[in-house]
Amino acid sequence: MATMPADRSPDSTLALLRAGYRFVSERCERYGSDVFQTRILLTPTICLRGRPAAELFYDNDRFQRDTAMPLRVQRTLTGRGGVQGLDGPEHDDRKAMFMSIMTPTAIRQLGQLFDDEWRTRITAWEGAGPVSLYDELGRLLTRVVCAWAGVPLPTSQVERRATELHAMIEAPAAIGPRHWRGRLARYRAQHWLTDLVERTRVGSAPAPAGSALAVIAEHRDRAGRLLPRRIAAVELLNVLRPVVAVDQYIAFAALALHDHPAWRERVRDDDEATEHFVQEVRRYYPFFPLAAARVRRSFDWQGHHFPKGRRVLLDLYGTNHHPAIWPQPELFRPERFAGRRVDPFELIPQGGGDHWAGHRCAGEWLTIDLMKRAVTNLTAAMRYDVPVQDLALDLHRMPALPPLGLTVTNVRRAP
Ligand code: HEM
Ligand code: MYR
Repeated sequence: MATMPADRSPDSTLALLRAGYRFVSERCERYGSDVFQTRILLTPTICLRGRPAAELFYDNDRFQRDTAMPLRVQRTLTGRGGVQGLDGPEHDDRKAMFMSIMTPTAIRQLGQLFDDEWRTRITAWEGAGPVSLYDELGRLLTRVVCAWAGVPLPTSQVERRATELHAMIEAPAAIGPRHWRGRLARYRAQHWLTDLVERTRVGSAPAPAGSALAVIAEHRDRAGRLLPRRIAAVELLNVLRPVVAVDQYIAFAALALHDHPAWRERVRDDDEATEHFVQEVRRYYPFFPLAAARVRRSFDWQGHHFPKGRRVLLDLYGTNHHPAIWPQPELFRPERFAGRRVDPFELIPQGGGDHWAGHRCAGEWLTIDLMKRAVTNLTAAMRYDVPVQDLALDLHRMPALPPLGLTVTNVRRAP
C-alpha cells in the first residue's frame, strides 16, 4: 500500500481558512499527488482533486453524506436535516422533490421574471449614483425568487430578507461577527418559513400550484408523511438562498466582461458564445470551494487506503483549475468550451456526477439560465461605466467577492 502524503501540522483548519481556495492545490503541488491527508477540525481528513478523484467521490457505494458537513456549515449555509446530508432512498426521494421544481417551463418563468425586473430596475439605476451590482442583484433576485417560489414578500421586507440570505452565504468559512450574523440570519429565516409552511398547510397562505412552496409544503415521503415543517423550511431555504447566491456569479460575469471587453461583442446575439462565456465564468471564478463526504465502507483506491468513517473533501475549485483537464487553467478563455463535451466530472463548480442519483446541485440549469440572461442584460439592455476600484479577487476569502461587490456608474438604457 502506498503511503499517502500527509501534512505534518497537528491541525490545518486555520491554514485552510487562511489559504482559502488554493489550500488543496498548494499541497497537491507540493506533494506531487492529487490525494493527501491532513487534519481538519482535529480529525484526519483526506483531500482530493482532479477528474478520477471526482468520479470516485460521487460513487454512492463508497461515500455517504450523513455527518459529513461540518456543523459550522450546517448552522449557517445549509441548515440541518436537508437534502445535502441524506443518503440512499431518503436522498433520492428528497432530491426528486427538488428536481420536480426544475422543469424547463419553471426555469423559463423564473428567467422572465428576472428579465422583467432587471429592465424595470434600469430606470432606477439611471437616476442613481454608483450601483453595487452585488447588493442590487441580491435584492432583485430575492424579490424574483420569492415571487417565483410562491413566497409572499412585501416590498418593505425585501432588504431584510436579502440581507439574511447573503449573511448565510457569507458565514460558513468565517470566524467572528461574519459567522454569527449567518447563524442569526438562518435562525430568523427558518422561523419565517416554518410559519409560512404551516400557514400554507392549513390554507391561510395558499401557494400557487407547482410553486416551490407548494411542492415542498405538500411533499410526502415514501411512507406518505409530510416533511416536519422545520425541515420543509430548510428545504425552501435551499431554493431561495442559492438563487440569490447567483448574484455573485453575475458580479463575476460583469468582472469578466470588464477584463475581456472583446467578449462584450462576441456574446451579443450569440447564444452559443454566451453559453461558453458563462461556462468559463463558472469554471474560472472561485465560489463553492470543497464538497464533503465520509467513507461509507473501507476501500483501496490508486494504492491508497480509505478507512470507513474518514472525512473526505473534494476540491471543486482545484478540479476546475486542474492542468491535466484544462490547458492554461489560469487564463480566462471561453473558447475552450467550443466543440467540447462538458464532462460530468471535469467542470464541477456545482458538484459532479448525476443530478438525481447523487448530490450534484439541483439548481445548476437554473443558475446557467440566469447567468446567460444576466450577460445579455449587461451587454444588450444597458450601458454603464466601471469606475476605478479594487477589482482584484481575494482567493483567501471564502466566498471570494470583488471588493465593493463590483460598482458601476452612469447606468443608462441601451439605445
Ligand atoms: C448542492 C453549488 C445554485 C440548490 C450544491 C452543491 C454545490 C452547489 C457545490 C453540492 C454538491 C455536492 O455536495 O456534491 C452551487 C452554486 C450555485 C448554486 C455555486 C450558484 C449560485 C443553486 C440553485 C439552487 C441550488 C440556484 C436551487 C434553486 C441546490 C440543492 C443542493 C445543491 C438543493 C443539494 C443537492 C443534494 O444534496 O442532492 N450546489 N449551487 N443551488 N444546490 Fe446548488
Ligand atoms: C448555496 O447557497 O448553496 C450556493 C452557493 C454558496 C457558496 C458558498 C461558499 C462558501 C464557502 C465555504 C463552504 C465550505 C464547504 C465545506
